[in-house]
Amino acid sequence: MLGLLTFQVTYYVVFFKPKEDTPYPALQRLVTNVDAFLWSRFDISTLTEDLSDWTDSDAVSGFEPVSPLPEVDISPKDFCPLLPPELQGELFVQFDPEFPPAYDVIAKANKHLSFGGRYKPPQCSPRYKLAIIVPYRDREKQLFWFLSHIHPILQRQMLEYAIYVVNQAPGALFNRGKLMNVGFAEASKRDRYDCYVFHDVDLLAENDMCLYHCPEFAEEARSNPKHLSVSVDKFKYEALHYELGLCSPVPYQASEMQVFGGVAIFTEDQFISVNGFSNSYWGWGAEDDDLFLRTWRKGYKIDRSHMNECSFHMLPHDQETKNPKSPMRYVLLKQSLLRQNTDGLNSLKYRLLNKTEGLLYTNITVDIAKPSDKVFELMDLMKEEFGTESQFSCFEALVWMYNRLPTLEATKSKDKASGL
Ligand code: UD2
Ligand code: MN
Repeated sequence: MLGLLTFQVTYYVVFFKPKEDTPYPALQRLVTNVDAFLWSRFDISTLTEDLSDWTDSDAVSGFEPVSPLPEVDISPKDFCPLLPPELQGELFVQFDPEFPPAYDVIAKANKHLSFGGRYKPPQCSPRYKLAIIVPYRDREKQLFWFLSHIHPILQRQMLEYAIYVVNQAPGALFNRGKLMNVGFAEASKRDRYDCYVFHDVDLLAENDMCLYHCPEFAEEARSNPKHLSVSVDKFKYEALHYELGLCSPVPYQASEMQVFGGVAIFTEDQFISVNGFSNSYWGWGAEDDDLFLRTWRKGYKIDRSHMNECSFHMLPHDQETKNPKSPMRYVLLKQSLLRQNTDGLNSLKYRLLNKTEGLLYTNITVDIAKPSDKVFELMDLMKEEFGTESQFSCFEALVWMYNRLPTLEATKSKDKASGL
């Protein structure tokens, strides 16, 4: 069986090597076989997360919202206007990334904040109460630009909000999805929010008519999560969507992916029902696509009705060398829906190192463990063959993993046999 597969793989790679993934039935069958083979080699529970250094007593497990009762407003005020008169429209965003304003300067410009980076409009009842969750490590200049830009916008929009910066402790590869889950768990412990805005630190709204509002009830009396950053200057303001083709975990027609990275907004119910982000994506890429698939799987559509008002500037940065592309991202994505119920909010484990309510934001520094050795072995192999910029199609990634994993396994059992 394996010999036959190897032959088929070689045959297709040599003769049919597709430029792009296509729904060609024989190829689809082949990919399904390779995928099943890979899946049988991975232990779902230990695939990507190594918690061996942790004792149970100091880790926070899962997600337990402590949802206090909503505050009762004893002197109810009128709702704040939907489009407050203070809004300015188009905003200047072409800042010099190297010279953000200092913390004190930002604090002075935002006098009405309370500790934790919180605000509530005094003159009217805010329509929404938001937690802004920012995944973060080692991007201080971007963080200062972000804070100086977003605070005034949210205040002009007359929203009640708090900003949580979830700072990954040094050591492991960056894991944006897991940081988002931690942010959600910690914010919802502290307070009750109408919705959670999962926000990259490097995105600045170009117009304050782009409203950071929570998901609204849709026609079916059900609300849908929102994708705010559909239009980003770095991507030429094009609304990106693409076919996952052979890497899709769902039938071909249903697999048209929509970009869901950048800024996404969920209510508490929505986020819990999709089981949050996957915790398994270490390094750059595809955790946002995984979230899209989870969301799609639960029957939601992505609300992009605000597309005309919302566009974003991405503060310039190179592809992070500290956050290398994940070689496993396509394989994880292909199997994303198999993991949805066991990998996410309900399997979240982290160690809280620091929680400080500063004036401009709540800092949450967190140890989120590290990826398993297998991830590093694969990365090293990939670096040897492709260099760090591993950019290949899903099909190539599956075949590559299929060819390399047996070698890894063999080396390991040889090591074991020789007592290493
Ligand atoms: C795209 C997505 C992003 C994410 C990423 C793949 C958009 C607009 N952006 O961004 O949401 O899905 O692809 O992982 O679709 N970060 C740090 N320190 C680091 C690395 C990352 O703080 O060392 C945080 C920071 O908030 C940053 C975010 O993670 O904005 C995403 O990383 P990126 O900006 O390097 O990735 P990019 O621009 O390719
Ligand atoms: Mn970015």
